[in-house]
Amino acid sequence: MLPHYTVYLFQYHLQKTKAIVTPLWLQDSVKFGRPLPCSSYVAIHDLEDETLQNCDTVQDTSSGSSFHFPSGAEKESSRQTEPDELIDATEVESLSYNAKYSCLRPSPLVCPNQSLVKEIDVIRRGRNVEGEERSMLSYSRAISVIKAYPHVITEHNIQDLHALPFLGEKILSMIEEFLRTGRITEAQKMLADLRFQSLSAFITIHGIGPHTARRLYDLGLRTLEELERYYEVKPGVTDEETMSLLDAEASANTEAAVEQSIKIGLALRHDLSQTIPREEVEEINRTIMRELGHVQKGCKSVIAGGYRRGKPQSNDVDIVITHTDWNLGSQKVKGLCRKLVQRLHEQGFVTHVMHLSGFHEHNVLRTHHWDSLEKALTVFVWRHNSSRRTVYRRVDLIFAAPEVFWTAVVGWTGSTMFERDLRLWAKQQKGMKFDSSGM
Ligand code: DCP
Ligand code: MG
Repeated sequence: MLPHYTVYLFQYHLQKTKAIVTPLWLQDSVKFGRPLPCSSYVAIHDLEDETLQNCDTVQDTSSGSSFHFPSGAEKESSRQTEPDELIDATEVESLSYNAKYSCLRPSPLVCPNQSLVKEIDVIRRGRNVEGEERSMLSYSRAISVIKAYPHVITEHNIQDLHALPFLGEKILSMIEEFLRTGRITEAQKMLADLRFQSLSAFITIHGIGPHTARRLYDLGLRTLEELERYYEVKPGVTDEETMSLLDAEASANTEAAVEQSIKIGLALRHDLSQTIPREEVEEINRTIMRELGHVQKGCKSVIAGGYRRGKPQSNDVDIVITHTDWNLGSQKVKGLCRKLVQRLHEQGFVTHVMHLSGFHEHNVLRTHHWDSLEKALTVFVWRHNSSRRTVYRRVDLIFAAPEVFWTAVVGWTGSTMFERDLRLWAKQQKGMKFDSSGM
């Protein structure tokens, strides 16, 4: 321990050389895109003179700081970004495309080798529908590494790939074939395979995973129209009373509930298979937050999932919600999921709840990672501004106490490989356990 007088000298030095301001200074400075004058933010009244004197120093040196104040234009382009989310440039620099963990690799939305990635992804999807999980994981890892590689792969630099993690001989020879012919034979065979086509179509239905898809195939079913007849579903018509899930949370994971979920997914498949543009995702979030305001004031949300990763189109909307009151927020979000879904149903926005969960339930559907957060996987319906038609959208609502809000946001942002490696990295390198519901 430092001797007492050393600590005192250190504090004295700090007081005389730094401006000591409240955290609000930081928040507001970020909002305005520049370090603000300190006069309204003096933290210690006795040190007001020193703080005001030293405030100039803050303004002079901030440009060299690693902290990034967004410009006006940047702020405009990222209206969903909050101060808490600002990226530390030194952390970005520490990312590297040949890192072992995908959460330490920069990963662009569209990479320089996108057509190669698409071809390998066919094989990955083939392993997925057949339940060959280890092999699927190998292809997922390989794809993730290639996505992060910053150069177009050619015969001149293919040797460099040997130094990258998770690219074994088999994948490397597939890449060579792709460079020579523009195709990978195994992927082309897969695409032409009727079983692959049926299973791939089946798993697009919410509630049908690879296992169920294979079971349905074994019953002789081949097309989605045949599934409709098997489940006695008419397109666009859903008689299923799934809102009763609100009263019977415990039954949410029974076989009957899973079957209901499949029926809804099938009946609404024409809408639910449409992707959702970013503007509509934002509009849905605003609508839901407006309704939430009637149930509980002071909540805030972040749109996670593919939207937060910058995808121009999403398959569903993932909204993570918390309360802004740091001290009482945890109590205020408790039970809120059910209340909000009830309200949305009454207002005609939610027609079905595929899944509603509280704490530590077993995830039979395995549609989402296992965390202890309150969540509802819903079917949202509305007539949005641009199309004059009523459309059904899948919307996931996730509730988190303030202290685990950011782990929830990170855990629900994805990608799946990022999440997997984040958990692995936390465990192997940091001795921590990461989960959407906390660290
Ligand atoms: N997630 C996960 N593990 C899973 C499923 C999901 O870690 N088995 C996390 C990462 C996902 C996020 O939750 O990115 C949201 O899941 P989605 O299924 O909604 O996937 P995305 O939002 O990434 O893509 P999209 O909705 O456009 O298909
Ligand atoms: Mg999503």
